[in-house]
Amino acid sequence: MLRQATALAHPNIALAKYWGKVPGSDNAPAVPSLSVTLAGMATTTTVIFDEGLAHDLFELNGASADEPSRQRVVALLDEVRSEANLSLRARVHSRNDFPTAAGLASSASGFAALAVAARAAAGLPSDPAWESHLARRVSASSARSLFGGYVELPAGEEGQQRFLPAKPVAPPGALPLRVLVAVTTERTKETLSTRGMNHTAQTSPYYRAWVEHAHRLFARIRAAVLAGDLEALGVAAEESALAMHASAIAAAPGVIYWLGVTVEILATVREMRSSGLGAWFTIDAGPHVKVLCAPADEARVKKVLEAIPGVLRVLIASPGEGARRVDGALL
Ligand code: 2P0
Repeated sequence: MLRQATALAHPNIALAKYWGKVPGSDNAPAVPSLSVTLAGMATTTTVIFDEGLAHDLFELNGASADEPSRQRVVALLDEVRSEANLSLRARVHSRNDFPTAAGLASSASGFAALAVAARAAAGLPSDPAWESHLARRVSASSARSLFGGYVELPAGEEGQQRFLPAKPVAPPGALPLRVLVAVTTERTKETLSTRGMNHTAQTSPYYRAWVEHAHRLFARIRAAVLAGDLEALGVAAEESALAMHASAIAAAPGVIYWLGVTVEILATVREMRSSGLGAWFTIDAGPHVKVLCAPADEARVKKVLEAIPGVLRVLIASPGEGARRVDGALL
């Protein structure tokens, strides 16, 4: 007996950053975050429950994934099996249509697509909030990719969370936006987010200040999205990214995700603003820079970014839809 389903999800980029977990929790974030889901790039995932399998298999972009990645997939499948009262093991095939080195975490779109595909393959009805909760327990940022447009993930509380999903804040059209990703290196090896944030929490004297400040930044960013105010959003998003990185840089030893070209891009974005071109930056757990601007300024901002020595290429994304089932299967 085979039971299968396929789902698609987009990556998301945090405007209010998540960095740090509630100690002793089931991967609950210590701070609230707010992201925009990005159309134009996607992970497609097929889950096939198969009685012929002795254990779960996970193939990513056509090759067997490493064991730590497979274990995270198994953790999510175990939740779904227990909910559906199913004992079958599964084959999971996942493909990203964007390069791993693009600076967009494929774990966010990957676990969102997996949560939708696995529950559908197990015969469970669609429930985006529950799928978001399940995805969050494996990788917190993936909880936000269940929903389209602007999405928040609240901070958790001490102890095991009964239910902590992300939730939609505003649809994609609420604040017209372009996100330009300035790719700075083909290297993918850097301190993994989970390690980076746990190390920051354990050793950075600025971590407590980050957590306190992140709540205020989140409130400003949420209000800017609801008001459709790109400038207020951009200014606060820059503050969130810099405060997050400041806490990581102050860890012992410091977690430094930036390259020289990263700083060049930050300076150039600020020069664009001084010359009247609306552009704001954000940076995740890597050296690439994501630049926010209005749709009408996309071509001008792209040209300026491409001219910076060390910028390899510039990808463009817009607000998109949440994770969903699709026809067909990856086999
Ligand atoms: C974010 N990041 O809000 C932040 C900003 C990176 C920098 O969420 O440990 O892979 O699996 O819950 O979700 C990346 O962290 O971390 C991330 P885990 P995740 O997008």
